[in-house]
Formats: sequence, structure tokens, C-alpha cells
Amino acid sequence: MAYENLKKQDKQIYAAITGEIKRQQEGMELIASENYVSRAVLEALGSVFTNKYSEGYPGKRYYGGQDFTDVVETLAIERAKKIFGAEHVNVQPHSGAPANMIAYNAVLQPGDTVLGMDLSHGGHLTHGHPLTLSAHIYNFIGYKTNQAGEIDYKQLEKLAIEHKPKLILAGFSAYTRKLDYKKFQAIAKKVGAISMFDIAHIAGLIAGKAIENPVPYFDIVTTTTHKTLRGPRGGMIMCKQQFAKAIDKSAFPGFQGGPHMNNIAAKAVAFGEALKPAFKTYAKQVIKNAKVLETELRKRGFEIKFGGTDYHMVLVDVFGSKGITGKQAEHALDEAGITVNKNMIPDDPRSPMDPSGIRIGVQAVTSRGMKEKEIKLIAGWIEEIVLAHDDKKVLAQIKKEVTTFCKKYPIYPAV
Ligand code: DSN
Repeated sequence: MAYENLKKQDKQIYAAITGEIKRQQEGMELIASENYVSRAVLEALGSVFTNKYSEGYPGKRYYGGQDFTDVVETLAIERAKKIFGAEHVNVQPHSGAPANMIAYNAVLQPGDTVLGMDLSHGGHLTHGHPLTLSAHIYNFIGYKTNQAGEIDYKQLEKLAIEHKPKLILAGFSAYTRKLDYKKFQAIAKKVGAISMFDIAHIAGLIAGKAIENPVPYFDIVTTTTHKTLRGPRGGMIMCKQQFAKAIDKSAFPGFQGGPHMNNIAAKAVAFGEALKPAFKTYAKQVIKNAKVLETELRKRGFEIKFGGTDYHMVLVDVFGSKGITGKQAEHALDEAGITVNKNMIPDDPRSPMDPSGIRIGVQAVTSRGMKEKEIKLIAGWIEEIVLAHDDKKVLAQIKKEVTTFCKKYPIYPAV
């Protein structure tokens, strides 16, 4: 990638960007929420659309000069509708947290009750964690997983009947099992609640038809566009027609100002990619790779939470399995060139800053072309690193091996 102007004008930022390119090329990226966008997506992101204000929606803007913004936003919407079969799509949310806030604001009044999944059981911060703004405005009640590690639908139903929530929220950032859409929907219907699913982690698996599409089942579906969906950093909301006006009004003028049209152009490009047959192959390979990782780690004595994975990631109890904390494991893996994040496990006896688990996702390495054979090697490295977590020499040696290996799978060749 050429950055000639930047190189001349701003050496510090140029150095940081080229350093980051090198880091991404040479490192093994296993954070479950990251991916590599295509060059075409990068070009759209870096386009002149960043210069343009376009408050409003296609055909109904507050400023002039919208000939081409309307083209890209309409294409993004139409492509998203085609991928997910959505009745209505809003592509303006800047990211996942604002998308959720916009959705809440569209259908809730301050003080309304929401049932959301507990963070330590695999939910997400924006689904009711006390430190978030939404938790200050709405009354969140958390549901959990059962002993078998699956969503406890009985508890969910009991809580729904007891608390009569206005909204029941599904979605997860670490939970790895398939959701029973019909059961979830039936509980929402029984108590007259609106149903919402935050599919941020699994949007690409749905787009690639590797798992069933939940969009027809739920009233509102929010997502980010940059995880398994492999688009630019951003958010999106899909909903049934009856919520369309409320969602659009809540996004603008309710919550955001001008949409980031360079980002929306990049979303449109990524959605175009997700509609191609190659994306189906990718999504299926992601799940195959995650299954191999689960099996290989289990063979090596790691406990996989939730009883396994149906998606792109596994949650591993490193403290329970190997006696090192999630933070220690994250640091040791980092030193050896493998990036993951420490993560709470259900009912974690440890703290969020030094929890028992690590979360490992394979969607980014799958984008680099890694398959079952490579995943087995990765599992072997993870074991070696965890066992030798205190030994700097061993970690440095593994880093050399990981770097050499990653260079064989270039993310952006010939930078
Ligand atoms: N940070 C994202 C994740 O890692 O799941 C979502 O908040």
C-alpha cells in the first residue's frame, strides 16, 4: 500500500501505520472480534466521502450535494436487505454500542425493563452492564447460562414472566452456542415484549449461510460490520417495518449527527463481497476451523466453556485447566506473537481485569487462508506458550516461528 503523501507530510503517523501493517502481517490475530478487510473496502474508507455532510436519509437530506451519498447509502441498504432478508435497514450507526443505544432509544422509555444476557455468561457490555449509559437509563435484568453451559430458557421465561420486560435481548460477545430463535421468540411473545438480537459476532456466519438467519424471527437486529462480516468498523440496525420510522428517527436526529459516508461506502463494498459465493466458503471454513480448535485444545487438556462452539470462537478456562490466569495467558501469547483477549467465564471467581479465561476466534486467520492443518499448529503453539508462560526464551523462540509462519499468509501482499 502506498502512503507517499503521508510519508512526506507526517512521519510519525506514517511510522505508526506502517508499524501496524507489519504487526498485522507478522502476528497471529486470534481476537474474536477482528478481521482483515479487502483492499477495496480500504479504498472506499479512505475516499472523499469523508468530506461530506449528509444528515437525513437518501432523498431526504438537510444539506445539498447529495447525488453520490444517496447512491452509496441506497446500495448499502439494498445489499444488506438482500443478505439478511430484512424489511428495513439503517446503515448509519457508527458502531455496535451506538447501534444498540439507538435501538433502545427507539422503543423504550427511561425506566423500562430489559432482559439481557449477563456479561460474564457471554453477553455484552451494552446489554446492561452497570457501567454503561444504557444501564443508567433502563432497568436491565440479566439472564444466565445453565450448568451445561447453554442459555437457560427456563430461567429466561421465569424472569420474563416476573419482570414483564418491554424488550428481551439476545446476543453475545463470548457465548458460543446456537440460539433457539423460536424458543426465544415464543418467550418474548408470551410476555408481550419486543425481541432484539445483537448479531455483531456472528453476522458474517449468517451472511455466508453457515448458520440460520435470525433476522426473520426478531423485531430488531443490531450488528457491527467489522467482525465475521469482514467490513469496515461500523454498525447497522435491521428491523420489521413497524419499527422502521422509530429506528430511523432515533439514529438521526435522536442519537447521531451526520453519517460517516466514507464508512457507509465501505459497508456497501463489504456487503457486495458478502453476497459473493466465495463468502459462503469462507463462513463455512470459519466454523470448521473453530471446531478443530475446540477439539485440539480439549485434547491438550484445556476446558472449553459452554460445552463447545457452534460459531467462530471458543472461550477457554485457562485458570481452571492450567493454573494460569487469563491476563497471564494473554501476555504470554502476546509475547509469542499470538493475540487473544482475556475474558470472564460464567460465574468467574476472578476479576474482569484478571479473569479465568481467554477468548480465541479464528475468523481473521481464516481470512488469511488458514485451514484445519494450520489451526492444529496454532493449538500446539497455544499449549506450548501457556506451559512456558514464564520462560522469555521459549516465548521469543515461538515468536520467531509464528512470524515466519504468518508471513506465508500475507494479509496485504507487497506492502
Ligand atoms: N469489543 C468487541 C468484542 O470483542 O466482542 C465487542 O464489544
